[in-house]
Amino acid sequence: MKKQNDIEIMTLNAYGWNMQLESRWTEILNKSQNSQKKLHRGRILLDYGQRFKVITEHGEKWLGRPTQSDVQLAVGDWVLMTADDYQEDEAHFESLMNRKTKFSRMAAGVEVKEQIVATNVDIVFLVQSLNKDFNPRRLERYLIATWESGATPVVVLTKSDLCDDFAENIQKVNEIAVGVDVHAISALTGEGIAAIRPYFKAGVTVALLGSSGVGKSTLVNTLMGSEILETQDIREYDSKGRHTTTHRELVLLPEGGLILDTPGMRSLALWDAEEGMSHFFGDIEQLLMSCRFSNCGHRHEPGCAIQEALKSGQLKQAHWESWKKLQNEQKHLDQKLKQKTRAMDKAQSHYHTKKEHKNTIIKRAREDY
Ligand SMILES: Nc1nc2c(ncn2[C@@H]2O[C@H](COP(=O)(O)OP(=O)(O)OP(=O)(O)O)[C@@H](O)[C@H]2O)c(=O)[nH]1
Ligand SMILES: [Mg+2]
Ligand SMILES: [Zn+2]
Repeated sequence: MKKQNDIEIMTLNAYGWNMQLESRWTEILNKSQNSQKKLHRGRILLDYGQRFKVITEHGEKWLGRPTQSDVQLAVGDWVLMTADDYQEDEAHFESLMNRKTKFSRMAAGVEVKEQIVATNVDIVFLVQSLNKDFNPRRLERYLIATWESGATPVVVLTKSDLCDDFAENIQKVNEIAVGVDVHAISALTGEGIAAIRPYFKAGVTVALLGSSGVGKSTLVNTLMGSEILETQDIREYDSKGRHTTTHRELVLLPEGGLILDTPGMRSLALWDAEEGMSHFFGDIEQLLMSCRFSNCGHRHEPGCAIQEALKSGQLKQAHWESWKKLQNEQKHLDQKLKQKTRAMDKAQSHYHTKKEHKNTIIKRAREDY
């Protein structure tokens, strides 16, 4: 028979606990030896707004939203908590463990704020349905945000039973998402489901992101083999979903692996996405360095590498248009964050590098939570 302690560690391992977290945990425990507080570790499974459900080695606990203004928790986070008593369901937030990955977007609303969608995700399934939802431009945003997060994107096209010929869609995805796995699946016929099962391995977290009604919760139910999540038919008049899922929830699959269901997103406004942009637009960044004039406007200037590449067909017009649009959005975001910082702190800033300046601005913006 296994010892109680082994069983507890196995629970954490199933939820993604790993060697790095273990060594950090040991360090923390050594440092806190003299403290009266007993620390518990756990992973956030469910976000109910003001409260989170957390899995610990002693079962599930409830955690209130932290009072610290600079901490924004999200589903997927590993947190350290204290509890008044071992048997207590309520836990108190102590600190956040380092995040392996973090998927963010710009929060909805007037204020410029980061919203953390999910953390410690290994693979993001970018879910679009093959009926009317399929949208290559939207896919680009999701790809950039995923690369920025540090997770690996996989494109999952659902409802293949509703589409007679999806080879063209797959082709379009392949052109945009070079080197990214693409799958067409149907929860109805089971097509393609076997091909996506191998992504789910013990301790691996897969997040589902996409618009409402594309079949994210249906996919969770299919992989679970039971109807654990609510699903709802899409609206007849415009094929849009009804925003059935309202909370982010991490589910442990019976054969191992974790799947994170999320509410359908209306839009995905990028947050700081410098690295994701470079990953996606590396070809354009190279060309920009080859223009004859450093202040080239890329319109009619002589020696413009962009115009030459567009003419020769090396650079696709749509790719260039996407870059301009997203680049403008990023500039706009930067400006707004700068204005915000200025308003928050009138004192002269002494930042030496652009990156450091930007990080400070972003850090300040995060302090609003
Ligand atoms: N024909 C067909 N219908 C599907 C498939 N997958 C899901 N659906 C249907 O699509 C509708 C929406 O599915 P949901 O799983 O609720 O969609 P969702 O992405 O979770 O939507 P939100 O929770 O609103 O974000 C339901 O009526 C499902 O039965 C599929 O592969 N084929
Ligand atoms: Mg859903
Ligand atoms: Zn140019």
